[in-house]
Amino acid sequence: MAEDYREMWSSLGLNLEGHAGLLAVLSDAYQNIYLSQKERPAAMQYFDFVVSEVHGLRIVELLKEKTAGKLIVGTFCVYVPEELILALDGVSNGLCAGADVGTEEAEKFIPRNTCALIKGFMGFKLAGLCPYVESADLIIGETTCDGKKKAYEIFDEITKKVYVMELPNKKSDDGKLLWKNEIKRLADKLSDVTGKTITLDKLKEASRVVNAKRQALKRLSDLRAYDPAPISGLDALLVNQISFYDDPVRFTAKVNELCDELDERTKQGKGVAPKGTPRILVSGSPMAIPNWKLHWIIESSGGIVVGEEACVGERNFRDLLENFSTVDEGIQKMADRSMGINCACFTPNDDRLTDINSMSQKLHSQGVVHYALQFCTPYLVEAFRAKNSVESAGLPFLRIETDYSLEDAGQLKTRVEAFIEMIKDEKRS
Ligand code: BJ8
Repeated sequence: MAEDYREMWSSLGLNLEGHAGLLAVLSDAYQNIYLSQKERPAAMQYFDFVVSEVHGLRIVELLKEKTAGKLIVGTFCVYVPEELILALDGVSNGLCAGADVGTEEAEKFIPRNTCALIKGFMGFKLAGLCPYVESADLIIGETTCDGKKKAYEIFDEITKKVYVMELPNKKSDDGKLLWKNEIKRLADKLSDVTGKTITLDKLKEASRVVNAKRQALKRLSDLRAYDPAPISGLDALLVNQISFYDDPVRFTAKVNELCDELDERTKQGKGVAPKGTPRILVSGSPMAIPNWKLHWIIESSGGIVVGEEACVGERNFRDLLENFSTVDEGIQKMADRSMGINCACFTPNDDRLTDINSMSQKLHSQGVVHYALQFCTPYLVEAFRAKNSVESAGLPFLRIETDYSLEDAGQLKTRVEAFIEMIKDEKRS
């Protein structure tokens, strides 16, 4: 990091020594996993810079926005409508954590057999390592899986900032009505805190900004359908992870610049891996930054990841918020839009199975790797139906259950290599 941010981190109450250790580990991992890749698009330099300043310049920006009267809001789930936060003069940041940090501290509050994502966000806060939690004015949780909703109770005791939205379990008419009312309740809460009222113009402007970001991410996703793939799965994953942190307008411009470069690559038939490299769709639990483990294993085993049926991925950007002419209609469309997201926390969740197969087709994937974090019951259980559905559609399926540690990396690599060999054999026969 170019600047010395210690004074800022100290004023946020971070543990400076632990934080320096965390940044050193991350910088090494980034060097080994990202900067060692071949044929990276030049436009990835911006995203490298964002990662290098993720606890520095971006936090400076957030604190400036806060001083200018904006509300800094932390979120954990793609069901929480970003446009509503923006329309009420908020700035939205993802708080899910993708690294084993503060595990010992977290396990004083939550059971050991809790998924790594929950342990991660608790651990980052408890170890004094998360400037995003510290700079947030409000943290929005949601009743998705049991682990999250119970952890938010404790997280609120610790931070005194948590507000929880009630997400239904079923997409019935009653469930949809409940969710629309929850979005209205969130609008009231944000209005109370900011002292601002939502207007049609503000909601339209916010949806324009967020839709543009979604469209840029969708453009990136579509470009990954080419063979040879113009961008690695690792780099595309990184862009999707950064979409939860960066300034949305600047981020959208940078993703479009990246896509312009990838467009050129596809015209020239240039890729990051040879044409014919086995193409893998990853589906399952979200991969919060800096969780790059599975993509790294797949891409260092001879495959290329061409898409993510996940919340850090397609579920986050596929549908837009459009065509509303009153605030109430906008809120209704926001509710309808999020009810199109197919998270395993819902039952039934057949549409996710359809999504996996249609993404596989669109991206010409030759195999699906199902990723579930250990102790993530919704995705672990749903893997059974996903497997049947993918195999019925004629594609091979590999089920991975793991956490953030690298202890099982060797064993996972052996399984992934065998899976990729099998795809190659099928192509030869
Ligand atoms: S819409 S996937 S972002 S809830 S990994 S904490 S489910 S035990 S994160 Fe999620 Fe919203 Fe659904 Fe997406 Fe629980 Fe599983 Fe942990 Fe998870």
